[in-house]
Amino acid sequence: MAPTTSKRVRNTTIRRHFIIGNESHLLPYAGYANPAPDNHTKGWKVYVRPLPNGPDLTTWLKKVQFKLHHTYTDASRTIEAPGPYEVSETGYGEFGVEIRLYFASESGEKAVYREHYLVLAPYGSEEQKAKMERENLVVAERMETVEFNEPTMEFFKTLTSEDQYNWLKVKKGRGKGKKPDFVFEGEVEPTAQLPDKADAGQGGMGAGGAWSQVYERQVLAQLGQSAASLDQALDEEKRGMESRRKKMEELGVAVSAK
Ligand code: SLL
Repeated sequence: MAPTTSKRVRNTTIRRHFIIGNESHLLPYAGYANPAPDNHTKGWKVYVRPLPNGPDLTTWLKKVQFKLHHTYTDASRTIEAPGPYEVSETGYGEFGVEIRLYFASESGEKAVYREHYLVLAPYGSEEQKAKMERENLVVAERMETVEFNEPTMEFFKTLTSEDQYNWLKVKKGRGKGKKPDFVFEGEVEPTAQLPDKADAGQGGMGAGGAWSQVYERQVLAQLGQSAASLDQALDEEKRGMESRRKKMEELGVAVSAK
């Protein structure tokens, strides 16, 4: 008999949106080595995060491998569930971080590859740059989507389960009878900020021009899409959230903090 995992839910596609990005600060900065190693002027973090109000990533994303520039010792960093899926480092230069996403084993899906070009310097309009300098914070993020076509039965169950919203459920106030409330998690609102230019030439993308051109096309395509599709995805999450909230209110469920 075929194992259940090989059975697939026909004519069904489930999408998951998430954020890939980095933040960066001029050193010295709280949370980073002080004094920093020689020549290191920036402290940065590269990450894979859920959308605010989105389902928990760790239900489908079990492992993330970040491959840093070869100048780093142990350039390959692997973060297992439950994460957070992020790598924090100090350094001097920008480069493309190679990111491999590994899915839940019941999905039967192969790992997928993404790239994030680390942005360490303020970018955008003069006004935006000035703000980043003032706050000593550069954030470069984009929304990504993975599609699971005809997921296995088991994976389908995971992807449609209520549990993946538990991380959003926070009990407000104390005592019984309080209605559950939901809050935004995470410190950084998604901004879909993207570099003005792909800047592919300088960034350790390899010597070949082909690499750079491919990368540039990819970035340009994202520039056009990100803002609109992020809005749309946030809308979707908001609607889903409302209906979950209603359902829970109807049931009068008190949600325990997790
Ligand atoms: C550049 N192509 O020339 C880039 C290289 C190098 C990144 C960026 C420090 C590593 C370490 C670091 O920032 N490497 O010292 O461990 O700008």
